[in-house]
Amino acid sequence: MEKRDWSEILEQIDRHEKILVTTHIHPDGDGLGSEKAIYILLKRLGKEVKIMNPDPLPYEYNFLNNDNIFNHYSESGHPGIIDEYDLTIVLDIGSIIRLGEVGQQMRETSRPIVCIDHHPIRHDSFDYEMVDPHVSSTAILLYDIFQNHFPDFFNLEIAEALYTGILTDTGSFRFKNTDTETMEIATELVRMGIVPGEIYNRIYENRLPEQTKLLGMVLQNINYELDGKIAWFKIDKELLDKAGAKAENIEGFTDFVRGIRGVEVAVKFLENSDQHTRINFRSKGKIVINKLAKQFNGGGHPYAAGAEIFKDMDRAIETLLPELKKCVQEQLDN
Ligand SMILES: [Mn+2]
Repeated sequence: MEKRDWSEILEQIDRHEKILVTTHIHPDGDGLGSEKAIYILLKRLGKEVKIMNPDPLPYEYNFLNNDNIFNHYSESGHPGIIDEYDLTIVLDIGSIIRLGEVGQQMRETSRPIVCIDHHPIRHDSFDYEMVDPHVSSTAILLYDIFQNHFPDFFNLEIAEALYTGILTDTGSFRFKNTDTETMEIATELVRMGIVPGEIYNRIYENRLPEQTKLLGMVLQNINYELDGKIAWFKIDKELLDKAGAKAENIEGFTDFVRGIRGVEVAVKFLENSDQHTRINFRSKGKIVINKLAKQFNGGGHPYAAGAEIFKDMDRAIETLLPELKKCVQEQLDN
């Protein structure tokens, strides 16, 4: 493995006693697993640590939370708390916009920020960065710290957290980012004692009935463009209510739709409010979609990205679809 220089970041950790850790809105296994790993490390180093996330912990990641380490930040619930910490470590975020309210507070307190990430499109620069877009997950970077600097601290609990990050960001080792380094590290984690089937079950064989009902409703209303190269669907408040589901219960829907024969890009539109629509892109691997996502206040990885449009859902769809078709067609022509 390539040698990464952690000296600046380790020096910052050394210098500060109260450290805040956070990850992006709609937290995923990579953000959460990486947070847990660094939390344990910082505790072992004798630091006062708090994980403060802009969104609640999705239920399928409860197994990472046996010590109740994940906090859902709100200004009223935690007044002034971000100000109390003298260093912040942000994990897997891509852009500070994706830190929601936590990011806003961080900007106001202007404490030094360490960023550990693997998103290729950068909107912001941070005081200290370890960003490697070539790794399949942020968890791989955390693995590097433990492997090279804290092998004595590297225990099964950390291995499980890191495996969670790798598993979820590679779509269970199916996505294009699954490379030899990913497999080698996964092997090493298995050697340390993690049980892949158990972690998989906790995360993926744990779907709620209402979530399944919602998926069924979504699958009945898929729209196709460009002879089926693009498939898109929308989820509004009404549909969520009908299924009895919540907006956080839609993990994996876009991946499922991408799995349709002939589809190159799947797109989900989610109504957040009558002036805000969230968009999620999944590509099979021919079409790069993060540049388009960037045009619409977003970003992400070449084949998995997100965006947002500050319009109601129908207007957002009208705005995005022509650009999306153009983007897909141009790349297919090349
Ligand atoms: Mn990630």
